[in-house]
Amino acid sequence: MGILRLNVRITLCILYLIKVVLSQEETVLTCSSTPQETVLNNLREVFKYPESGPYQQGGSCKWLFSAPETDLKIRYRFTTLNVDCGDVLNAYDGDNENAPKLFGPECAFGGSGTSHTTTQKNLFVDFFPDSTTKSNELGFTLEVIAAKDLSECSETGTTKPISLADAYVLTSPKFPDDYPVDWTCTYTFTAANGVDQIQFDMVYIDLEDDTQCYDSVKLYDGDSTSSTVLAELCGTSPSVQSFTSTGPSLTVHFESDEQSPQAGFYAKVFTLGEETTTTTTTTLTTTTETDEEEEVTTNTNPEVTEGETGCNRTFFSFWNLCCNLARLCNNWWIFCKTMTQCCNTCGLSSSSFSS
Ligand SMILES: [Ca+2]
Ligand SMILES: [Ca+2]
Repeated sequence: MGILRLNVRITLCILYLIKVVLSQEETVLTCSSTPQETVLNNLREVFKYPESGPYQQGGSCKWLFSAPETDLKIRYRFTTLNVDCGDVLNAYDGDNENAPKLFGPECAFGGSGTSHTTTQKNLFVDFFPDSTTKSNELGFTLEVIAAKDLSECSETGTTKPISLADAYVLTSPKFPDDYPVDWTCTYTFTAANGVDQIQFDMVYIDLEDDTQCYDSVKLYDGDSTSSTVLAELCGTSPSVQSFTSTGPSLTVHFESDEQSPQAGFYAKVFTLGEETTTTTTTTLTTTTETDEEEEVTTNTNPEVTEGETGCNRTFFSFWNLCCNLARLCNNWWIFCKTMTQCCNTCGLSSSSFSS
């Protein structure tokens, strides 16, 4: 029974890891005159058309991208463009081609498009290749993020202390619209529940100048801007950038100068490890290999040692490996929450989990 359950969980773990690893890559779009709808998650996603070039001659391709919630907007950018000027590529602020146009017709070879934001939850894109083709008509990649302003930062600036228990999403002011000029926002995160470290994942960044950092996000390894600088971030990045504090506090300082605002940033902040000071008893529902639901009484008391409820070292070494792998991914903590539940289910503390 226990071995079967372990096998089910290992299988789920592997499937999940495959899914999150794949989700880091570009999603290939196909061409159809009937609009193909994609509901976005609220992390950065990258789409590509076609899978390999050159793209088809003639016809029409239509795509609709929708945010998962009605109060989100979509920031998008054609990060590569290899589209001939006879071929028409447009983007619209709405769910069809009758909505106001945001972009296009645009053509370029080897360049990128400018960044735009919708005023509502939908982005419609259409593409009309002409009847002639060239070998360098390779199409485009489109980067999108569905988001809203979670900065809680006012015009007079903000110095905000945050006790961090669950994952926290932080954005630049006005995100996903351009941030304002001459603003500063400072946040000091302090881990709740006695955990050791704080991780900052910069999921999306678009701040003026990647060499001079005219606008920037600075991370300080402690509870104020007097602490050691962990990183200074600006410009853009094609992938998630992760930073970890050495202690239980992390200070984040955003600053824009008097000109050239851009899209800003979207980051996730969360604690590493589990709480070690709480002793509680909760009830979890887990799914067994026979799809039955069973009630399991859990105990997060760190005094409880492994094996008391039938788990063994192999089981926990495996989860530890999974968790470390999952940390490479955007949404690893969702996965690790599952790990934590599993750990709690077997009555193990974080110390025995990670040892
Ligand atoms: Ca063409
Ligand atoms: Ca600026």
